[in-house]
Amino acid sequence: MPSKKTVLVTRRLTPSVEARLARDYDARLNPADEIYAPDKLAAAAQGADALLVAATDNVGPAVIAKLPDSVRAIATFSVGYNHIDIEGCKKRGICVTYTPDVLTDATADLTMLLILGAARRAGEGERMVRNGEWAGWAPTQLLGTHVTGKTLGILGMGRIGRAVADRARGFAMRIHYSNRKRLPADQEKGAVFHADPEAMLKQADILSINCPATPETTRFLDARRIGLMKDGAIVVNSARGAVVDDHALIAALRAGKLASAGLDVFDREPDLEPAYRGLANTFLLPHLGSATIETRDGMGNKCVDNLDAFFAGRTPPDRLV
Ligand code: 8YV
Repeated sequence: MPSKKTVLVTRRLTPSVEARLARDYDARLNPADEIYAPDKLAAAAQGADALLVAATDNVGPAVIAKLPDSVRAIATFSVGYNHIDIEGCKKRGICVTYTPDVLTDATADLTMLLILGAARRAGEGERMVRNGEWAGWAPTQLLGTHVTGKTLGILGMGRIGRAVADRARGFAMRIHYSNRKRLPADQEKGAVFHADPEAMLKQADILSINCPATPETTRFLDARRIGLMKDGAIVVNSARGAVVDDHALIAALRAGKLASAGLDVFDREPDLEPAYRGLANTFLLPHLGSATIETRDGMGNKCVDNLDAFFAGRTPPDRLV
């Protein structure tokens, strides 16, 4: 029997995934779930054959440069990979895998929660009830925005964007989207394509951000582009905080240019821009997009499937490099 490969697992994972890792690998688990600072991560990786990381880890150029040569693979427990220096991994011949598909439905469901929560003022209502401030029903109390029949603009029509569109069709919403490439008709399903995302912004009653954070999308939603949007529009983000210019979004929410925002992701999480907390018209969640037991099991199992394939000499199914 060949000896077990050593995997540094940077975050605490679901019990079934940790049991599988402990059975099949020499797994360095993290029961306390303390996040490794970048310099600690490289040191903790000494002697490891692989890393199983999450989007909360900084696996940037400085960390990749310091990794020991023993590390041959990095499996990230996420579909996003902007926390990893992919080019640096390529240069060092380190295989990187991610977890597409298994979190599509959970993240799309959560996006609908953001849309409904922001449009129907669910956060304000919940706080009112919880704080004992609800004096009773009133015809004009907490009037929100109707979503049925409205135009949803989706920025980034990948797996998650398309799953959001499928759900929004159930709410009789009209779908417009902007994406690097126009989708084939069977995926587009009648959605209106905008090669120019700014043209889409002008149409949207609700904007859903579903694109990855890349140099091109960073701070995409800035003051000028918010200015192109309809008065009273709603913005939701279940992708990455970096796509939004927080100061511009906060100013637009304060001024009433935008009716509300539903946000599950933030720049520099969990240190979100404090002004968001003070605004009544924000519906804020702590990065819950993929947080269901089924999905987190699925993500963990995908990471292990990919490592199994890599160490068996096969191409991992979800290989990025
Ligand atoms: C995760 C995510 O919860 O997969 C992603 O890219 O943003 C979320 O689904 C988290 O990032 C796990 O690492």
